[in-house]
Amino acid sequence: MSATLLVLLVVAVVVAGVVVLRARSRRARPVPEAPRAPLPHVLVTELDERPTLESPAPLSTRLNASRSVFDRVRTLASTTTSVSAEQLDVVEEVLLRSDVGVATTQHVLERLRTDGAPQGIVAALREELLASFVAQRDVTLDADSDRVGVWLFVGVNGVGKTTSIAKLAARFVGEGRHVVLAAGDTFRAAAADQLQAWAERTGADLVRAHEGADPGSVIHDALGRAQARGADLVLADTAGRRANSTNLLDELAKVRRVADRAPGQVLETLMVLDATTGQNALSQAREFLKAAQVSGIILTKLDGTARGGVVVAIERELGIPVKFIGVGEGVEDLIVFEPEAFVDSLLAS
Ligand SMILES: Nc1nc2c(ncn2[C@@H]2O[C@H](COP(=O)(O)OP(=O)(O)OP(=O)(O)O)[C@@H](O)[C@H]2O)c(=O)[nH]1
Ligand SMILES: [Mg+2]
Repeated sequence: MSATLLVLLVVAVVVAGVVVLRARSRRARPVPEAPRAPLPHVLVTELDERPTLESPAPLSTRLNASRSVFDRVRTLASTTTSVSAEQLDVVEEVLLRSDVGVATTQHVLERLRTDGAPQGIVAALREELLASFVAQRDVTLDADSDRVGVWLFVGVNGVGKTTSIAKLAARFVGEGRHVVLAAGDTFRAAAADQLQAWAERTGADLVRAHEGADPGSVIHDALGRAQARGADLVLADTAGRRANSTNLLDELAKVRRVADRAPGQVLETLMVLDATTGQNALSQAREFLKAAQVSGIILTKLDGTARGGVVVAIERELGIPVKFIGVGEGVEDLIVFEPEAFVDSLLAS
């Protein structure tokens, strides 16, 4: 190897060494720390008021599907002494589509034919629909002084019994009442689990038993617990299915007897109906009415149907008041039913 090559090799090694040393010294230089913000003294503060996550939408928005069925009626003449055949056809079609039922539809058409609509078709319709509702729809919350009040919830599976109980529990606990939930649907374990999850979320007490247990004994235990703890109200869930419907209705009658025996006092038996099933809800209701002494109806899922008029059919044909309506899946989505607000949210422009 020549001397020049050797010199070049030595120079290359020295240069490489310098580069590595520089890189190392650059890496080792201390990085100045960013100034830290001082820690707050209080990391968790207690809220004086519960935050409202969402303000409920107006009723007409919740009932949008049902309301849009009435769009065509809203465009009809505002005053007319005699209603034309075409206008009568529109009214008939709209009423039948909204599921107010044949009886109410015929009644309205008859009135429009004979009296006309001097204040307008919408005003005449409003008057007739409001006349279909029963007069009394108060709910009873207070039992006699030595008794424990019970609200029983009945209805076929999937109509919204458990969800409605949860919504009412949230409302009553929010008003300062002490509520006990009774998981009387022992047909499947998941039913009690579902109620338990709601009890935890709403702050209500819960009494449950194993799958297949006697529903009467769950109600009995719930009454004992409510009495021992000075609770205001027991909300009792029931099964929506059995091997056959006769069995189900027999069982309901039995549950009711237990719930109404001292210290229990049944204040309300609420039949839960699913509005999306329209007129079928009425035939279901008739079955239940034979077995249970129903004091009121909870009509659920009105947010998801164009058949909101079924409220009118239920009250006119069954004579039982709709006391609450379900307008969504959220815990705040059960509202006290008020006929005027309901009819106006369908008809008002
Ligand atoms: N959109 C809407 N959904 C609802 C309403 N009420 C109940 N639901 C839904 O309907 C479904 C059935 O409700 P549940 O409360 O479990 O019905 P259930 O009558 O207890 O049913 P079973 O326990 O099977 O007899 C659930 O997915 C609920 O979220 C309502 O007002 N609006
Ligand atoms: Mg249920």
